[in-house]
Amino acid sequence: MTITITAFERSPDGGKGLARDTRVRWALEEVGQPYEVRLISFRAMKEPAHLALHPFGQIPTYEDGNLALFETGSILLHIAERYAGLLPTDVNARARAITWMFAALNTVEPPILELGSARLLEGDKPWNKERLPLVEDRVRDRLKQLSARLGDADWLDGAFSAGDLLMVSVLLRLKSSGIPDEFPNLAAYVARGEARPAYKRAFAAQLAINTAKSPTA
Ligand SMILES: N[C@@H](CCC(=O)N[C@@H](CS)C(=O)NCC(=O)O)C(=O)O
Repeated sequence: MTITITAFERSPDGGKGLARDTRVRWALEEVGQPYEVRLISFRAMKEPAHLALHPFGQIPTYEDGNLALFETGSILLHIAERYAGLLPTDVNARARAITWMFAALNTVEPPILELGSARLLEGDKPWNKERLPLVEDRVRDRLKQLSARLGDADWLDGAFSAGDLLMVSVLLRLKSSGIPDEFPNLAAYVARGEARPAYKRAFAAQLAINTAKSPTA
């Protein structure tokens, strides 16, 4: 059975790798599994055929035979459990790596998403000037804690794991803000993630879709 994921027909970021299919592509590249991509328009995402796969009308989804999944965290956990390469075999080390997956999505990503909304969706509100520094500081607080934990290690807990894959993916959303540069060990951590051949292949594949000329262009 071929694994099929969904991705934006045209990603709002123009292919900078921020759409969450990049995380799934990266995981599949790390474990060496081929996959196909079904591109989907914003309109089709909200139609019944896609809603049957993803109740919230979003990407990515993951299909393999009669298994259909949504939510990046769940998709990554499935890939990491099904194929070797993203989770340690030692039971305790595995549980810790999974903990970092949850930490990335539940603890570090929320303030980063809030900052994205404050900058992109609320920029014209009269209260934005006062709110923005508060939101930025909430992000800094989290990064300070993460930076302290990472220290001078390469990865969060021993070898690279699905926890690092998600943490780096989450931190990449902050790149344009410059905030990660305030924490040199985190900036280096993100750069290590981006330097992985599997990440490069995933990034290039999604970029190619977003920079391809439409047949009528
Ligand atoms: N928690 C979900 C979030 C999925 C999500 O926000 N997907 C975005 C693309 S990165 C999307 O489909 N946005 C369009 C929309 O929500 O209408 C996950 O991790 O998979």
